[in-house]
Amino acid sequence: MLVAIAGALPEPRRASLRTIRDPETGQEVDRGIVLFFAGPSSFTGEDVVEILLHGGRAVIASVLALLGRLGCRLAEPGEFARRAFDNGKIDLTEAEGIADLIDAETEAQHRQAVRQAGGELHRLYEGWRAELVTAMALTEASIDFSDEADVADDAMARAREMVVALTARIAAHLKDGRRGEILRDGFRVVLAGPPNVGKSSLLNALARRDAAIVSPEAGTTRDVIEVRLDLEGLPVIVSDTAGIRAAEGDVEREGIRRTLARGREADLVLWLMDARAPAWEVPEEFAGDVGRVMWVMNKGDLVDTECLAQAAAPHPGPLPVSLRFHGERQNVFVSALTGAGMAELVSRIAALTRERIAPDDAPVITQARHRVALEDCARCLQDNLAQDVRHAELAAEDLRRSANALGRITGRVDSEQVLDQIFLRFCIGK
Ligand SMILES: Nc1nc2c(ncn2[C@@H]2O[C@H](COP(=O)(O)OP(=O)(O)OP(=O)(O)O)[C@@H](O)[C@H]2O)c(=O)[nH]1
Ligand SMILES: [Mg+2]
Repeated sequence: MLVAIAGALPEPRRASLRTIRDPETGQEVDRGIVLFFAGPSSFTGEDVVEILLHGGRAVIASVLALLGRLGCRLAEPGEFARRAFDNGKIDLTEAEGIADLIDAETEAQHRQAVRQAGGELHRLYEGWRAELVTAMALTEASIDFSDEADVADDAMARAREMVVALTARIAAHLKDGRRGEILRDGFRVVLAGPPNVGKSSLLNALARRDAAIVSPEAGTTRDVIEVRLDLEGLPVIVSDTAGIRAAEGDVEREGIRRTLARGREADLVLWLMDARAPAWEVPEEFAGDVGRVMWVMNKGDLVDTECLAQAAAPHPGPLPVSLRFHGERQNVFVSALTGAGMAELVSRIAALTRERIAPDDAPVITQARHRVALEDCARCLQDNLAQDVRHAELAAEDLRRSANALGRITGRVDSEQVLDQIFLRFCIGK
């Protein structure tokens, strides 16, 4: 195909300047660089040709038309990654890492995606799977040698030892505070509080644009408005919500229901108050877990410093340790109008985010799909350890199921549905 439009195939991995011609008319279409990657050491594992053209619309349209006449078609979204996966060049976690790399919006997300695309999770989960296969072989050996009690007992004991060690490692991996998933999806901050305290104004100040409508009327915001921010290199999703009060109509009631639902799922609730008359009381939906609440006093520009000091008087009732921030209370004064205190607020949110997704050298779970499979694997290992040693067949079956659970993460054990979901995330040409 390439030969027809650009002459002989260049040497693999060597850039070669070529004239692209219509093979029928001999007319020159463009001049560009042609690269040839010979399979199996190309990205997809197949022979791949790349043509670098001048990016003009007419040039691209002509070359695509030429290639179309020669029997080529455009790739589907994610087709290159899918072919690389089908040819065993990458596993599913690496494919997901590539998709995350393309979607990464912040430095921290970028770093995590690079590690995953580079095969960090592949090595971890395949390593564990290989250990399970060994434990399974030992368990099966104990069946084969059941008439030689010593050998059988020894094989079973070794298998058990491996399973105990692996169970502990998987449990530690699962107990990561959802660090990887929060980093990938964003740390969720919900702005909540009574009406008119300036929640929407604060959202706009954080986003540095007019994302939400602001008005002196109480009950302005009804729907949840979400803004994705990059705070000191960390992904943070801030949601503005309807002010909480005894609602005046169905629409407002629904808005408040949504506020409370968001607040329950949030990683951090910023409870906003008017500094002139702070309403400290948070709804019981958040009160159960006050470690997630930060009290923020807005409209600081409307009160004098004496009032500020008074307003800062300790919040009544016991103060849980989780509410302290570097030994201080989580109360912050801001003015969404003048911007005073905003830098302090941003740095506190960023510090809390960093605490939750503290970068660490250990690989972390990045997708709910992985967590489900790991939990399944851990359950099968528990079953294995609970088996009576006389039931070696059942113990081996538990290990087979646990190894399959890990295989589902890397795609070794695949389901078409999961594959479609993963590769559909890609854009055309990836
Ligand atoms: N002086 C002063 N006014 C503010 C400040 N923040 C907000 N406002 C004003 O307070 C009023 C209400 O602001 P909003 O941001 O709409 O308040 P809200 O909490 O989103 O209100 P609802 O959506 O109705 O719950 C508007 O008139 C704002 O201009 C501030 O820091 N200082
Ligand atoms: Mg509002």
